[in-house]
Amino acid sequence: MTQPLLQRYRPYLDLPEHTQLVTLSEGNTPLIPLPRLAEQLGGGFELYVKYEGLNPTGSFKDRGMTAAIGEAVGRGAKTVICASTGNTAASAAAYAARAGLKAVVLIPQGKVAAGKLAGAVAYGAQVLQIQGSFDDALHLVVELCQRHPIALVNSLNPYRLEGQKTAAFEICDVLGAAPDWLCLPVGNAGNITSYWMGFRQYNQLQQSGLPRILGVQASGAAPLVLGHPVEHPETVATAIRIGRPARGEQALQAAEESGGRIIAVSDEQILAMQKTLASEGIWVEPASAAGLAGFAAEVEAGRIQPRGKRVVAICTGHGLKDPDIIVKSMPTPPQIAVNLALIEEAVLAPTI
Ligand code: AN7
Repeated sequence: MTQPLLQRYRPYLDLPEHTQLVTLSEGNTPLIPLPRLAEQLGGGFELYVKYEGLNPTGSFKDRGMTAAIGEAVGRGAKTVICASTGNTAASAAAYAARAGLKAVVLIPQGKVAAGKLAGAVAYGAQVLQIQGSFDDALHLVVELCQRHPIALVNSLNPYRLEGQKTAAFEICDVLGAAPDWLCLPVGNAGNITSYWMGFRQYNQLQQSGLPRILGVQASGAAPLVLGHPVEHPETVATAIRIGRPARGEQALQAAEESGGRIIAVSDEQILAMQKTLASEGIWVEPASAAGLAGFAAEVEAGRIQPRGKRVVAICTGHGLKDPDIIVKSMPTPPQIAVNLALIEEAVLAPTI
């Protein structure tokens, strides 16, 4: 069995003594090379996807949740709560179940992908749909936690960030150094903040170098690009449908300090990259394709010259979490009788 993340990286994580080990074997996700896509973008550089969809509940949130829930149970909490666009909810529900805690999740009504909602229910969380946005839900859970002894496990909780730093450590350990560019989607901005904390810390300890960070928002939910909150965020990438990122300032600082930036891409660009990744055998949910979509757009516009560089794109969640978009857009597969001749005809017919 591989060592749990929190044990492996414990000396580098600022967690209280009372933190317990609550693990589902999160982390240790692969870096998958994408030579064909690199070639399409001009070639001469190394491109990898870090496939965070392979975490136990299908997203990167598990890295932070093992820490936040372990801390909460260690200090005697009985209930944890979060607002979520879906993945945090499923992850909080799973780790709370593992630790024997009650989980409550607030989600924006009708805006959470089927696989995430089903996950939260399956793991036994109390699910409340809010007739508002993620930002409204986050506001409510913060208020609630000020009134009651309930542990908040959104990324406002500092232990979430500590756990999520481990992804940066893993990349440095596998590549032997930090990449030149790190690209990732940005929603509530906890993850970009964690990566920058992790890379800086490893660089101080091991001179592993620092990446430039390209944070990517959806153009209908791009407060950090616009420079002001978005009241009614809208995007096909529901995971990052967030108009008031809790860690927005830190995200901007991370991008700037690293020599990178935060940009926005359209829903069309996101879905096109989701398709491209699937054509490489990697099915991710729409939000997860945003980082790489942004990188491709920057390369195509000549704003990033990748030649000779090493680039890592973070794919934050699995495609199975959000099958709706694929199911809705696909033609219904033809129904055929149990008849060899008919099947033969269909199989041998030329495809487009
Ligand atoms: C697949 O689950 O905010 O910038 O409530 O699910 O750290 O918020 C999800 C965010 C990227 C953005 N990719 O990360 C939630 C939630 C996926 C995500 C993000 C999310 P942050």
